[in-house]
Amino acid sequence: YPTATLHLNEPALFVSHLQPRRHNSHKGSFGNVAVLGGAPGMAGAPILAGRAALHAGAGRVYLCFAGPPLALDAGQPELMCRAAQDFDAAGAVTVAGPGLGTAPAAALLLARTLAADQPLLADADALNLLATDAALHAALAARTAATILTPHPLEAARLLATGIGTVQSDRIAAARGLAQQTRAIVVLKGSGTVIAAPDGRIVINPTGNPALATAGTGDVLAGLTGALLAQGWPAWEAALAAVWLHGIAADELVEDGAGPIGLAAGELIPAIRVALNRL
Ligand code: NPW
Ligand code: AMP
Ligand code: MG
Repeated sequence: YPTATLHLNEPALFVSHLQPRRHNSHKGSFGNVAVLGGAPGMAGAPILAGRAALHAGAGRVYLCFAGPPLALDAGQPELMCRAAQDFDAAGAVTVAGPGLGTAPAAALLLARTLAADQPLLADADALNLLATDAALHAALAARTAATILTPHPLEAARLLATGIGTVQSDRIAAARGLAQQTRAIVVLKGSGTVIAAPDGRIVINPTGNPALATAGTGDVLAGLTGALLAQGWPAWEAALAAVWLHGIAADELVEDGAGPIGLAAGELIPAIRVALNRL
């Protein structure tokens, strides 16, 4: 990966990290994912992320609600639901942000998560909090554990204290700048997702289509990426694989007539599972 060249995302860049499942493996072999989100009115976002993590192979998935916790996800009772303040980040990959809200209590939960020496994916409102709170931003840059940020163009603009037009007019520069500033892997979402590392590496993703332009698809990507981290993938390859799989799942659904009009984010999840098992 010479930093001066651009690469197109393809399975050859990440497939070597897919581990065959040993006969004597158990749920503890595939890691724990904790989704930190779910402010009042936004329970759907962590549910989508958690369901995606489960179907992408995480051993155990916890939904940690910033608002009043649901007793369970009736459509997916495998998910373990609790109040976020009762969750200890130790031993889990945290997917922070889906529907988290930006209240002071959410900022405290995020501060605790940033301080834990565990892999972290920050999306959605976790990014919005990072954009407005200098102490959180400093805690992010000080992390040594794997960290992935998955902003859409507006979230990236907030983090860079610029406008969406500036981000979109040079998406590579925006992703690279944000990766250098935060020392995290950055996934700048949108048509032609750009994946950037702090060392300057850039990969452009060719999969995906406008069927993905609907509520909740970003939450699915966050949970999928968290599940790969929990299964031991290095952060860079987890980001590449997740973005590629998320896009190919949408492409195959469109091929089958489930889009581009009217695809729902949750429908991506079984298609992602098929694409992952086929890698
Ligand atoms: P526009 O419309 O062009 O002016 P926000 P959010 C822009 C949760 N969710 N290219 C676009 O601006 C999330 O997890 C909950 C260009 C758009 O209107 C968050 O916690 C769900 N522009 C919270 O809601 C399902 C782009 O950004 C604006 C762009 C808020 O997240 C939905 C929206 O950004 C949702 O996931 C692109 N590719 N992509 C649930 N079921 O509970 C985005 N924009 O204001 O940060 O709001 O992304 O909806
Ligand atoms: P979010 O805005 O967080 O819900 O994330 C939206 C997801 O859908 C991201 O993975 C985007 O890259 C993807 N997406 C949205 N619109 C498009 C598009 N027109 N083409 C390809 N991917 C898209
Ligand atoms: Mg989002």
